[in-house]
Amino acid sequence: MIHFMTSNKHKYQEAEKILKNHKIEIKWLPEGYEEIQSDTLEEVVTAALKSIDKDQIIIEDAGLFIKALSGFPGVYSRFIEDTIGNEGILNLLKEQDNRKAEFISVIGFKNEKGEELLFKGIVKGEIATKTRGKEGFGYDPIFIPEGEDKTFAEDIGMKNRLSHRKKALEE
Ligand code: ITT
Repeated sequence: MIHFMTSNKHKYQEAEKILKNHKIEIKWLPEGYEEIQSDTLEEVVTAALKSIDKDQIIIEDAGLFIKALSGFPGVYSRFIEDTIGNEGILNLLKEQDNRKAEFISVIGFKNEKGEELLFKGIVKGEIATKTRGKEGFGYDPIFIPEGEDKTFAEDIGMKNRLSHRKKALEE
C-alpha cells in the first residue's frame, strides 16, 4: 500500500480521487515532512524523500508561480497563503495587466525498492481579479486555468481534470 505523506488533507483527498481512477489505492499519512529552504520544488522534494525512512511513500511540493511577480510565491506558497493570503496576492497584482500564472506540482515517490522518482505537473492559467468559488483550497479561488472562465474553486470537477496535481500523479 502506498502512503501519501502530507499535512494537507485537501491534497490527500484530491490525490486519492485521481489515483482511484487508475485503480491505485493510497492511504493518508497526516504528517508534514521537513522542508529545506530552496529555490525549486524539485530540490525540496528530493531532500525530503531522502530524509524519510519509509518505502512506498508519496510526497508532494506544490506552488503557485505568478509571472508578473517573477515566480512569487512559488516555493514560499504555504507561508504566503498563511500570511497575506489570496487578498494579499490580489493586492500585489492590482493594476497589473499581465495576470499569467502557473500551478506546479512535484511529486516524489519512493517505490518498494527504495528508488526515488520525481514527477512534475504544470497547469497554466491566470489570476482572477477577485476571489471566486468555495470549493478546493488554498489559491483555488483566484486561479483560472487556460481556456476556462471559472476558477478552480468554482468547479472542482474541472480542477480535477486539469490540475497540476492530476498531471503529476498521472505521470
Ligand atoms: P505538505 O507540505 O505537508 O504536503 P502544504 O499545504 O504545505 O502541505 P504545499 O507545500 O505543496 O503543501 O503547498 C504550498 C501552498 O500552495 C499551500 O499553501 C497550498 O494551500 C497551496 N496549494 C498547493 N496546491 C494547491 C492547489 O491545488 N490549489 C490551491 N492551492 C494549492
